[in-house]
Amino acid sequence: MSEMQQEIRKIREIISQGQNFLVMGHRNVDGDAYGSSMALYFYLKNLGKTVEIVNEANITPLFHFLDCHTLVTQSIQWQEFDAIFVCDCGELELLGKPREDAPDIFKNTPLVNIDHHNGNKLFGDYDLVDTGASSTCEILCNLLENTPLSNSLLEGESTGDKSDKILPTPLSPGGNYISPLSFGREVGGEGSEEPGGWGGIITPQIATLLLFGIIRDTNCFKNSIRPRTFEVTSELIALGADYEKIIFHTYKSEKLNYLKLYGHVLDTLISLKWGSIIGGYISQDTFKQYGIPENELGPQLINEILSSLDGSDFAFLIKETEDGNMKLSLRARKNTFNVSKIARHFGGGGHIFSAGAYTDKTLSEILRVIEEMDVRM
Ligand SMILES: [Mn+2]
Repeated sequence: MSEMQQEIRKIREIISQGQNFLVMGHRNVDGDAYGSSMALYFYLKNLGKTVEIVNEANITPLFHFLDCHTLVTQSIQWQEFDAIFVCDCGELELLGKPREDAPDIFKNTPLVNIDHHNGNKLFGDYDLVDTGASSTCEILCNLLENTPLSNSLLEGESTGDKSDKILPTPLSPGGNYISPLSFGREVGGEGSEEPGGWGGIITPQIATLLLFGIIRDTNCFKNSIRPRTFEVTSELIALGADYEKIIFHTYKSEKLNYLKLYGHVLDTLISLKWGSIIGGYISQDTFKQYGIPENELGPQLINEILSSLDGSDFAFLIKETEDGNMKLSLRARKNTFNVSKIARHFGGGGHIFSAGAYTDKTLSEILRVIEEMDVRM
């Protein structure tokens, strides 16, 4: 059994045996952190667990169409948990204030670290980290699938090898699709009230959340994909993930003032190193001029426009936040620049070709670092 499978087994045991859980994603939550933590939240709730989901700030309105943001609180309410699940987070510091306010809870509770970021600090007591995965949501599909494992846990066989049991494959809610991956739908059937067992159900809502994270982190399957990404995507859609809703709210509902703001950024393009690095800056004044709150500007501007320019391998977007700090997004074409080094310089993180940071440094200081730091691969 691979190390990853062993870790999955241990985490499933923790879920089976525990009752109270805390689920968190990184601050400035993105689609993958949100989709994965929310999906895990519902999965655990459906198992009859008590679950708290916490994130440092309000959830961006861009994610409100998923209709569950009101479940997220901004500080930890309870004192004791059987485990803490940290989703899509390379290091614990990125959990922000809720963790800083509750150091004892983090010291005394088993931590489950589920992530795909390069350079993950492996801070968990259990580390389910796969840097080859497209997203944390993709990894979660490995943890949550094959839930009929719980059959044997329910029968009291909590030890021994269960991996080679032949288990029935589930049927999707709307059709005759037979799942090749055994996502958990089968134990007791849908709506079963197995007391305290594993028996997880991937509802259409959970499937939608997982697919949302995959689509956001891959920019609709343009980056970081592998065969497994499409396997789980196929499975999620068969399980009722609302693909059209995700695509509509992510790519087909752009407002006119946003398009005008994009025009402004293109008009005032910043070009460094003779155009090999290009980017944009949006001040608070500009955000106000276009009637757009900073945290409602999605990734389209940098993903679709700035990083698609011919002749440039490295694109950046710097946004002034309401508190006067800077949010930095960096993108590079494959095998050109390692932009995560710049993000880390400013206390952020991410992937080699897609990274971000939140910093109190000035615009000119950020531009100086982007221009001078040698991150060419
Ligand atoms: Mn991610």
